[in-house]
Amino acid sequence: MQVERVDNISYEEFMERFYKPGIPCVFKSASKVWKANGLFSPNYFRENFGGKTIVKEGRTYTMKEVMDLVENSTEEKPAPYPFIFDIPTVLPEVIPLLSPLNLGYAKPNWLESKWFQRGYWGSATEVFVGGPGGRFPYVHLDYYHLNAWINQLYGEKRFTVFPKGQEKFLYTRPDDPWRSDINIFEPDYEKFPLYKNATPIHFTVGAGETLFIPFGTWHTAYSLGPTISVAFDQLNAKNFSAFMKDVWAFKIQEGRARALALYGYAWLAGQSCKLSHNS
Ligand SMILES: O=C(O)CCC(=O)C(=O)O
Ligand SMILES: [Fe+2]
Repeated sequence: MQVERVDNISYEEFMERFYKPGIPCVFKSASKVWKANGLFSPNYFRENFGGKTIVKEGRTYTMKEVMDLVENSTEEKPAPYPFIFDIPTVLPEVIPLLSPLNLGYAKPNWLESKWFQRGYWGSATEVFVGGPGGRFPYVHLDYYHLNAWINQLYGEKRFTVFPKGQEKFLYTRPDDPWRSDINIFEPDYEKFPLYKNATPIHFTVGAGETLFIPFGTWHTAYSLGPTISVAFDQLNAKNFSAFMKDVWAFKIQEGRARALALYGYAWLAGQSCKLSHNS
């Protein structure tokens, strides 16, 4: 199996061939509608936002330091990965460069409605920055069963996805069933023998390309060079019931009364979006 690359397909064709059956695909040029396409680079961020800061693993980094680190990163001595900048709170200046966020394909998206405020329900619009050798720390399902849209804007990343039904080979964690215990880059077959049956699909996503990861797809990523991506999430009628199950699973950790209140709120918000989006 391979992940198909598509170019200039219609919204209707995308919905029929990929969205409805829940099949990942790579768009070769969907993000050309964004001003950020062709503009984002380590120099662009250094020059425009060099003094902005983020905290990773208890350490504070400036944007300039992050860009220097990823440009000096090597496979042998990789920079930490990923550096994540939350766009609404840390980089709101770039929002106009990412319009329309949905690229004409990621719609409807109830996360864009006022009902589902960003952050609270696992949804995020973020800039990911990495360097050669940077590995996403684990194979996982995205929390809240949201669809993920990963827009590669600078450099190449190698992604791995697993065909549906293979979580039985992935040794998902009892305390965090969205996450696998296997280091797929150096699998320990003694400890995880069933992983031999898995058939990971590896592919590269380059600058200007967009990866659609439907909810329920196990995945991970590896940065091949200095890389900058913009990731956002999508929720609508198709993943709403899977989303609601996760809302319960996460919010119950904060107590039953709170879980009931938040579950009720999310359900009502979903009904409202369903009515106004007609889907
Ligand atoms: O490193 C990447 O681009 C993958 C990110 C990802 O899968 C996630 O944040 O859920
Ligand atoms: Fe993910």
